[in-house]
Amino acid sequence: MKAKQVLEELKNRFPHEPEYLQAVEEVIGSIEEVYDSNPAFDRYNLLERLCIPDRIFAFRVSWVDDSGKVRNNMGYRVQHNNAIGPYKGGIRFHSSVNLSILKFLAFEQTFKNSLTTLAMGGAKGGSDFSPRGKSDTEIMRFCQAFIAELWRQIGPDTDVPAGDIGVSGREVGYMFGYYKKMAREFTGTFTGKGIDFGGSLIRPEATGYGNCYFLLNMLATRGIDIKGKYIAVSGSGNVATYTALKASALGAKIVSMSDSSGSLIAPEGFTQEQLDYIFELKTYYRGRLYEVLDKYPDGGLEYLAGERPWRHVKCDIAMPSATQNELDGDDARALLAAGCFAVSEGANMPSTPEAVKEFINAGILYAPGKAANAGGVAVSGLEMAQNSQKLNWTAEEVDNRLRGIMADIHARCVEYGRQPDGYINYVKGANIAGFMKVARAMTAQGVL
Ligand code: NDP
Ligand code: 2IT
Repeated sequence: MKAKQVLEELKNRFPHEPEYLQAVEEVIGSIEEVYDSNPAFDRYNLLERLCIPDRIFAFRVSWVDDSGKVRNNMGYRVQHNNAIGPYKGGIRFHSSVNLSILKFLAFEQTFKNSLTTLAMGGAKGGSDFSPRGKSDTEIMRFCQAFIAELWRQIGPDTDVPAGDIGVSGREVGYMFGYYKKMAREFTGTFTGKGIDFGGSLIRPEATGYGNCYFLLNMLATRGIDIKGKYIAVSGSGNVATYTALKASALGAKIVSMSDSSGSLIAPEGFTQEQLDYIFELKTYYRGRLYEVLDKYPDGGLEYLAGERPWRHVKCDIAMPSATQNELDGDDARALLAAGCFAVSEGANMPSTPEAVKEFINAGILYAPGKAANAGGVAVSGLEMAQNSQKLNWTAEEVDNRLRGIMADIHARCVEYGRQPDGYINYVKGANIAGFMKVARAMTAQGVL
């Protein structure tokens, strides 16, 4: 009852923020029952406070491009909730960035970070600056101008940014460097840093690896082996490439990758050499996926310009790892018709509400991003722990902890999401498990 009322009010107050309302609606739909049955929560109007960010910083970022022209972008940081730990979440540089998208991401991050069991609140930031086609010095100047505005609002126990779309180790390095200069301190204020200055081993791999570990846990509930399964992946950035490499190492066949220009399809699966080449091309040379065809003209590959993979592949499992709302109702129906029985989301909110409904109604294994992709921020949490201790853990130690955290997240989704008929609703499970910890902490801390 109360939940629907809160949603209606948010729709009236923020009518031009569709992604934010979409994320809120999904969570509210799942936690309504536990919220309504716990009067202590509503006494402090906790639900509305949990949906509205604590604060938002918005600023102009002016910088000079290589031709001497002055450019202006918008910069933002949404500090959503710090009930269980310092604000924590990535920074996105992409031309599409706006407040609706960052508010949805910061909201989701709050639940995701709670699920990791580590002490991290939720935040997200970014800019409508597009790194595509920019020189290295332009990227550096932009990052410095961005942090010149933001540095006072972040810190190791205040707010700890990291990467997201368009922000990799290179950008984190430039932002961390400028933060260090302005704040006159060397602390773990960013995660995803270079290994030589406080970064954690396995952080670059963590989101993709973590999604594969979550998938293994899901498959185990039905006694299914990943070996020999056909997996469709979208995207070809950080999350997608490490997902493909790990799933392939576990014995699966990767049948697609994509970028914003189109999809590369490998009906029989990419070879290891092809996957390694895609990783290098995208990670070190920032190339386009269609360039893979120049290298492998007879490699059994097909490139579909302007297309997403979902309607063009026969797969057992889908791992969308590019961006929000990249898999719609028709895509979901096409996947199901082709026999897909599991979807594990590397991206944040890649499936539209209609697609999610299709997956759950079909009774397939479906893991929402806030559970399946939590490995990235979990290893960020481990990077924060290492920085506080001024110690570096081995890759093996971090990877083992990551596996343990993903197994714990899975177990908590099962605990809160198992339906009377035995079906595990991972959406419900993740939302309730994530919500309960934050809600208890907010209740204990009073009205803030
Ligand atoms: P990258 O920038 O490394 O890669 C993004 C990939 O998605 C690229 O292939 C990009 O193609 C494609 N893409 C981006 N926007 C669009 C779009 N509008 N339409 C089609 N394709 C698009 O980002 P990440 O791999 O880090 O992030 C991917 C997803 O994973 C995001 O949803 C992010 O929020 C989420 N995520 C990331 C984590 C991390 O640790 N990095 C952790 C958890 C979730 P192109 O190059 O053509 O733009
Ligand atoms: O969406 C995400 O979880 C991230 N982009 C990673 C955030 C982080 O702080 O590591």
